[in-house]
Amino acid sequence: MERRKFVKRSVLGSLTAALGMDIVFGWKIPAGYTPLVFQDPDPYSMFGKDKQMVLLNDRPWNMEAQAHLLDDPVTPDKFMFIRNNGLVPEEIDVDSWTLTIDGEAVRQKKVYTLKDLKSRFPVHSYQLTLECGGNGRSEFDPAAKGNQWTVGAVSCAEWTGIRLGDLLEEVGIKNEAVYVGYHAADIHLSRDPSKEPISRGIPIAKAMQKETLLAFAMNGRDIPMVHGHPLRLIAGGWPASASGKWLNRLSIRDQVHDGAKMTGTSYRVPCNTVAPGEKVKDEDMCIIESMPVKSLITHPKSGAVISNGKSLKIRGHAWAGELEVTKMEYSIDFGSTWTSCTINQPPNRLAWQRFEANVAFPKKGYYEIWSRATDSNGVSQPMVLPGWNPKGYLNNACHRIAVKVS
Ligand SMILES: Nc1nc2c(c(=O)[nH]1)N[C@H]1C(S)=C(S)[C@@H](COP(=O)(O)O)O[C@H]1N2
Ligand SMILES: [Mo]
Repeated sequence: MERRKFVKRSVLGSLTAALGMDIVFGWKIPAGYTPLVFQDPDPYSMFGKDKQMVLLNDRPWNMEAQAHLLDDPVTPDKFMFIRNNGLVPEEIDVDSWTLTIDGEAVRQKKVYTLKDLKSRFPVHSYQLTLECGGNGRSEFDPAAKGNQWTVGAVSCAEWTGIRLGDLLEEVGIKNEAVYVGYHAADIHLSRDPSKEPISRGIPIAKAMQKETLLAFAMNGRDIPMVHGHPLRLIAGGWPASASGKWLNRLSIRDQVHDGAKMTGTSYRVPCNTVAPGEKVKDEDMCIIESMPVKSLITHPKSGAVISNGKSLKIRGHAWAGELEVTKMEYSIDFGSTWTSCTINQPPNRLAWQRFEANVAFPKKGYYEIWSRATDSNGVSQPMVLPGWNPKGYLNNACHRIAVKVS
């Protein structure tokens, strides 16, 4: 049989990766034939997501979790939100995948294969919180354009890879290096190959942190296709847009990286607070770096009904960008008084922290439980919507769930 009548091995590899299981007899698929599972545009089966995830957009694909789906200390793949700015790469050949390091401030341009990266440097695993800068956008008034995320564009998976700092040390960067910009293999919505859907980055200091990874595995397996297979930059605690998926090039820049969605108003907020709806000049917008302190009640699900006289165990996670959460409280009286929760140490820096409390209610009726985290600088979550900004970033208001005591 002639090989060329059948799908290429590289295509089969990416189909298998996308499906998350072996395609038995896959090598018998005729060239040009798309298996039914991929003809079906059902994003849940295509991306291996739980049916309770909420689809926000299909071009590009964007999907968020509900708070109660994020109850696991380490977020399983099926509950991890999806945020794409373009189209998922169609064909990925792991064997020929390379990462190029270039830019004005690199000592010499270098190209690594995946095998080089995995074998030349020590491998590390960390649990790292990734929250979309626009998580919570749906609450802003006047409304901000963009995906109307509620609370579910956040995850804390376990990422495995090599340290970006180790790689940069071997490559050698010049004194004038200030930023690392990423480039990736996803496709612009226009399908114009000269355009990138997104090309953001991080300052050198963030790149050098020991938790900043070039990851090739998530939750102990190859990174799922939609989350950046086969290589991803991971910068925990910063807006997740800094963590480039499908990574194939890093540019060591002698200026702040100016790739797609790095400039203008993208992932920036007014340097000084503005009135809701106010126009802000581009030069008065500052790049979002560490994400603000925030928490999420992941158990019970909002709307829980309990019987009078019983106490209710609540739990969730809290995180604070580059900082740690040092205090966690809840309120059942709309923020008038606050009671402490227990808060765990993070398993490693930049991972979210578990909190728990036993809540007692004075009598039958409708309640809301509000959760409030405080970071190691003493800054707490605002009770309601914080500083309005044109693009609707950084809504870290207290999380709230409804409870009925009957
Ligand atoms: N190459 C590439 N990397 C990307 C994106 C993208 O569209 N393309 N989206 C970014 C944004 S805005 C977010 S919030 C996270 C989402 O990561 P996830 O889909 O794995 O949850 O990936 C970031 N990295
Ligand atoms: Mo994002």
